[in-house]
Amino acid sequence: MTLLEGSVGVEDLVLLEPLEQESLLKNLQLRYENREIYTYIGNVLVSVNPYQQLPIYGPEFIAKYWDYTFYELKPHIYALANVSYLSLRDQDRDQCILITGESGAGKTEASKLVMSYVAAVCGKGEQVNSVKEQLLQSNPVLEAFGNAKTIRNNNSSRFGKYMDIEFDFKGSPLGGVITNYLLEKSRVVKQLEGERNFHIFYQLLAGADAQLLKALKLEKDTRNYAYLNRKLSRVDGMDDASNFKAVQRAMAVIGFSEEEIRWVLEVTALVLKLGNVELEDEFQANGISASGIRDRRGVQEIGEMVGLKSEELERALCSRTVETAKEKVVTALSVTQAQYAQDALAKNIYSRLFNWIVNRINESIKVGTGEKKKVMGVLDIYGFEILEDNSFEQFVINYCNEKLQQVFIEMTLKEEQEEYKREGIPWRKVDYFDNGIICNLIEHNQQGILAMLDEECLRPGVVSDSTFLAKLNQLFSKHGHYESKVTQNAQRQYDHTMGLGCFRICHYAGKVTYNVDSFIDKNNDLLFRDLSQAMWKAQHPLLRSLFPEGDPKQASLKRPPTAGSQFKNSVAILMKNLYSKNPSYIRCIKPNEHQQRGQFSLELVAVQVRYLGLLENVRVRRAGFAYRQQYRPFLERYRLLSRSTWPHWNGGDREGVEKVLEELSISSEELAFGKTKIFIRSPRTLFYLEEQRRLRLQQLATLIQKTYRGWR
Ligand code: AD9
Ligand code: MG
Repeated sequence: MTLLEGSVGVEDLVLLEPLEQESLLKNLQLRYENREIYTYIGNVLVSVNPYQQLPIYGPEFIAKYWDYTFYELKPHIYALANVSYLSLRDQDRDQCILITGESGAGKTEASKLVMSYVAAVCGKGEQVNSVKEQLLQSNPVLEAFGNAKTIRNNNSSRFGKYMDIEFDFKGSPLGGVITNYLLEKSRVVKQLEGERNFHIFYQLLAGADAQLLKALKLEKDTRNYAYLNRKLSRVDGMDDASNFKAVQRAMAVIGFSEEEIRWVLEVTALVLKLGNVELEDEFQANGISASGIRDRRGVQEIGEMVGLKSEELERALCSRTVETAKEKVVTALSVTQAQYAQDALAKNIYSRLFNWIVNRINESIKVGTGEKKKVMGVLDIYGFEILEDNSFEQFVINYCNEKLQQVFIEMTLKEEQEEYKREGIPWRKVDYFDNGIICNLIEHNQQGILAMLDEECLRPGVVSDSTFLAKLNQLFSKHGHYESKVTQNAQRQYDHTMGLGCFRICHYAGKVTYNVDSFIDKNNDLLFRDLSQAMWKAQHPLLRSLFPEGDPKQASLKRPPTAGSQFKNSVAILMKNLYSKNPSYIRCIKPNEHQQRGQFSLELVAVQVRYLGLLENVRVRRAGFAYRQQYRPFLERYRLLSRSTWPHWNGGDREGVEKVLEELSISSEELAFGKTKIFIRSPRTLFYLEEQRRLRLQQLATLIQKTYRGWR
């Protein structure tokens, strides 16, 4: 039991008085300065990144949170994980834990803390421990291949992740399924200043011994690789060499065979070597310049490593075959085109390798279909992004956040409203912004922005990013959440911050201007067939399997789905999955831009509080009842507080609860009696009950001691 107020602010923002953006921020700041990083909004957990190792984790704390209920101890991520796990185990309700926040806010760390808590409390035994180990070890592997140092976070996840952990009827883990979303593959070939490529490249070069480096035909020095940021090879506090060992161990624990681990490293090395292939102008007899390879040693080494004739690779990189029904025409590519093909190939190999790794992990941790399972999903996905220059990637990421906000609204508010209805308690309507209209603007099957983009990508004739924009401008000229230079001019609004090639969406979290440059290209996401065919011809079993469409027997003229529609589909599957579960929310906040402990920037946090809709969240919670519990468990917990119900009570559960609350003189304003549950308006009352219970237990213990002594 902890103090509600005082030097560390309120533990539940529902208790804030007055409730305003400013007081909310000040409360978070006060708590942060006192190293209290967790605060509740009812059952939602707000977490502010401490950027330091606080002594509040580990077995001792896990045991403590396991022994107490939600409001008995300080707010903590373990308390949330505990409620979620117990609801899964004891009430048979599938769970999902949604972790959101911007880059560097602490989502991935939060997801690992949840996983480690659940792993520590769920089930025992050799078999169970080995499942737990496999699930936990998936983290270092996915982080090596999917995380990178960025300006905002030294260990930034460059993909979205949803993991279902599956349990048997007793609540012991059986296995799981991981789904990954949209790896940022452009990073493979290019990084911003101050950023790195994916960790695995540096880990491999730093951690591989001489023999492995020789086998992979690699050199230790990162500066020798065109695809690695030459200015930045090390990250403070990160030991690439020992992480490499940890990744290899983790892969073995998960169940990758030695051969599979070697394949993965070979394909990783292949990407580095491919980046070093230098293309140059070669003069051709007919007077047209075409590309060629400057030094053939690189392609020869690649060829030897993956069992591919170097001429095949060279041809695929430097020319393009166009097939019509009657003939095949081979055209030479210019240097720029060939470099584009080279980068496209590297990005494709790497992102397909990443997908393969996720699938391979899933193969190891999958649970037989016959077994009845309970599920806890953990979602660690990119937060809302507003960068200086926003492109296709930000567009789909923000779309995903818009959908998550919708889930939040629908599940928290509507569920709340419905529960009141079910329980026969009057509901005071709370106004909230329904962002369905923005989701629709983006995802509508015929008339949404994504559908328009697909239409433009598939349309024959000359299509470009600007024809796409023109279409949007025409279609959405009157839409309240869409703006562009053209629509603004028509309405005589002159906004100099927006360029001609841009459109703007008024998201729930704020306005974002997107530059349409390369939307078509990124959505198409096409790889020249010559390249996939060349990869498929390689003897290397893994590389070859990554390019099934390169098999001439498989080759159909059917176009693969666009990047946008694939993303939309996977988001739809995710939403369906989340809607079927009981949600818990962790809202992560980044306190400063410098990854520094102890610094709390009110301005920066204010923006995030708005994106996360925290104030609205508190308003809704306050409008209703902060706490509810079924009569029976409530009575069991508190009946020792009333002479009528302690030590014996033969009446009904609800009557018992009435007796307890009556005897404690709890104001009727504070309470509502539903059909199956008691509702308590403010956590303050609950804290009071808990305090009374604690005192009573002490009293009883003393009594027992005295009696015992008397006997002696
Ligand atoms: V990104 O969108 O993947 O770029 P995340 O996942 O939100 O981002 P992450 O969990 O990686 O952020 O946290 C960033 C860094 O903050 C970590 O590497 C830790 O150094 C630090 N961090 C985050 N949470 C905690 C914590 N509970 N305790 C200590 C933390 N340090
Ligand atoms: Mg992360």
